[in-house]
Order: sequence, then C-alpha cells, then structure tokens
Amino acid sequence: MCETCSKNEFESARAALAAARSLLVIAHCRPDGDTLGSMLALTSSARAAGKAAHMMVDDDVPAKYDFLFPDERPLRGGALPDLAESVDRIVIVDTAALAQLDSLAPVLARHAGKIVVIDHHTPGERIAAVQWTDTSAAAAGVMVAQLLAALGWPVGLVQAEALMAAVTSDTGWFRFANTNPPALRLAADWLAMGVRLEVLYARLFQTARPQQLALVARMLGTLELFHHDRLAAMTLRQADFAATGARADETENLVNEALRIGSVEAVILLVENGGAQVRVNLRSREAVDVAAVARALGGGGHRRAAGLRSNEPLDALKARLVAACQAALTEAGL
Ligand SMILES: [Mn+2]
Repeated sequence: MCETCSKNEFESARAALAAARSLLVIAHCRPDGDTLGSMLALTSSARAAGKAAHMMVDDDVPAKYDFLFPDERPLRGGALPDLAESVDRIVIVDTAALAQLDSLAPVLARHAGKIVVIDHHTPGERIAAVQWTDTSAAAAGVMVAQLLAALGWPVGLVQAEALMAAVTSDTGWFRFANTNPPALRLAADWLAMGVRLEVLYARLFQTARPQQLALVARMLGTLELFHHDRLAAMTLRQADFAATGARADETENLVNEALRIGSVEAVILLVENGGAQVRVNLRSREAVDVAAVARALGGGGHRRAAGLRSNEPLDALKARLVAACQAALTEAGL
C-alpha cells in the first residue's frame, strides 16, 4: 500500500472503522482543503455504508469551502463531550497534533483509546490507540481514498469531489513536490467519475472578495528581503484587517506570493490574530527545512511548509524568525 507507513497501522485503522457502527470524524482547526475534504469524504462514505457518522470542526470553515457542505454544516466543539462518549470511534484526519485541535484536545486526550488518526505529517506525539501515518502520502485525502477502497465503502461523485479538493489543496493544484503517482492516479479515477477540475478550480481559487485582494496589496507592501534576496518576510497586522475589511480566514496561501521572486528560498508571513497571538506561515523552495525552524519555536509542519503560533509581539518574533531562517540558509550553503 505504501512504503513509509506501517502496514500494521493501516490494517488497524481499516479494522477499527470496519467494526465501528458509529463514527465522529474531526478536522483540524484553521481547516484547509485537505482536512475538510478528507472529513467529508470519510463521513459521507461511512453513511453510505450504513454507519452513523458525524463531522466536526471546532473553527470557522473558510467560505471558499462552503460548496462542500451545501446541506449540513460540520458540528462545533460543544457537541464533543457527549459524542465522544456515544460513538464507537473518533477519527482525526490530517493531524496528530493535539495543539491543532485547540479546545477539543482535553476531551480527546481522555478518549485516546477509541481514536483513529489518519495523517501524513511527520509523527510527533502519540495521541491515539490507532495512529496511521504515511509521510509519503501527498495528502490525507489520498490515505482516506486508500482506506475507503480497502473498506469497500461507497465512493461516488460527492466523495470524489471532496477528495479531489483535499489533494489539489495540499499539492497546490499538483504543482508542489509532494505531487506523486498515487495522487495523480487517484485524481484520474475521480475525473473519470465526473469531477470537473475547471469547476473545482474556480470554486477554490477564483472566489476572492475585493477585500482579500486589498489585504494582499497591503501584505506585499510589507515585503522585506534579507540574506541576498533569498529570504522574504511579510506581515499582516490587525490594522491591515481593519483597513481592508478582510477576514482572518482570507490569508490562506498568501505566504506563497513571495515565492514569485526567483531568488527567494524561504518566506516568513506573520499574521496578527485578534488578541495577543501571532500566527506564522513558513515556506521554503527546497534548501531550507522550515519545519525545523518552526519546531524550534514550538510549531511544526513539513520541510517546505510549516507554521507556528506565538504570544510574542510580532516584531520581536519576526526578528527571531529572520535570524533562524538566515542561519538555516547559511547552513544550507546559501
Ligand atoms: Mn494535509
């Protein structure tokens, strides 16, 4: 099935879901297309297979993903304590980090014995009885597709579209280095089932509000280059959101704008949330492992895409990140 994952964990996940009569499927907070599409595909396929299934995201779902949930919104965290008791299995998709589950974490920690994790990030903590990790998977959506096939649960147009949204989200529309033959083979299957890529693309990437482009303009105005133009840093402060009317959920993928510059190897985007907290997105072209930079400051992620949150003031945090990325660039011989 896959080279880097444990076959035992895959089989354990399959067996746990096959035996369950009821599931609660949870996406991570600050949800992206992968976690949401994976959650929807698994939930809807489980229902089609005759299971009781619920979906939960304890955060706002960005408006661009509304089309995935035309009839039913995912539950918020308030429903967790009762559901965690009543369902046979809790499935967490696209993360194994309790920190990405915010206020759900304490309740989930008490139910580790019934949790199944499906994740493609580098394993950190052990939070579940069954924790299937496959870092070779382009997206959690690929793993869900493999699991549904092994379970023999129905996959129709709804599931195919959700999984295509998941995989295109994490592969940057098949541009990123994680794009691989299994992801493309599955995408071919979903196309054959009737998924329309051009419609999906327009729904996901051509639905911005004017306020979002105004925010992009302000962000680009903050662009600074360091280390012989190899490191870019950008900021979005509360004042930028106030001046443009843009929302915090309209910052997804904005960090990638700086990679348009040919010399840039790494990008830092710092976003002031409401309150004292700063959210950081890190991107790298290849040479720099931004996950290592993020981990040193309490975050995590992939080599080329990582992040963290901090209560440190934005300017102080930015200075530390610039120094850390410059050190990483130097270490990489750049
Ligand atoms: Mn993912």
